Amino acid sequence: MIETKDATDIKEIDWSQWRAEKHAVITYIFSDEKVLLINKKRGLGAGKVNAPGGHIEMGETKIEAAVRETEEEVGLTPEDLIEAGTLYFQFSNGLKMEGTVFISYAYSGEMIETDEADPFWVSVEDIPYKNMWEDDLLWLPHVIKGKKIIGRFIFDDDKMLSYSLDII
Ligand code: 8DG
Repeated sequence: MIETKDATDIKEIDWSQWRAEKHAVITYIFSDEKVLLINKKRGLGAGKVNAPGGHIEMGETKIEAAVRETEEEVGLTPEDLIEAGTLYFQFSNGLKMEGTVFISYAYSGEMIETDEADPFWVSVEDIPYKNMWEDDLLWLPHVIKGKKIIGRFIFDDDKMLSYSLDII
């Protein structure tokens, strides 16, 4: 059950009944204490810094989607992907999205800028959280330390209204 009067009143959700309608993946490649991030040029979160990712297509596994989206957006092929957690997003416009977070410590290929993404490597100490989705600061540091996470977030556009986070 979603308690709502208007868009910004959505604060409480019965997550046990909640089902995502869209499924996405996000992939963080680490190398030499650095992580590969992108300036996202279009789609949901355009203008923000994120990691390569996007929606899972019909017939694809999550890992296949993570590899494909990373190749499409930045030209690199992540290898030996490890599932690091799941993010559940309820947006006030009704969108229900699930994002699976992957990490990788090996890759092949040459990094390129594409229509979707301008990629860059950054030291994990200098991750520009203030230019990223608000929730990333809550869970990405734990993922970097090797923890698994499950996060549930309610957003009004790109403003986070409430969250819960399990760190495993
Ligand atoms: P596609 O339509 O070609 O499949 O891909 P896309 O254009 O990149 O899809 P999109 O709708 O723009 O995908 C949104 C991406 O952003 C997806 O990888 C999930 C990711 N994402 C959110 N919210 C958050 C968030 O709060 N934090 C992080 N790190 N990623 C997020 O949608």
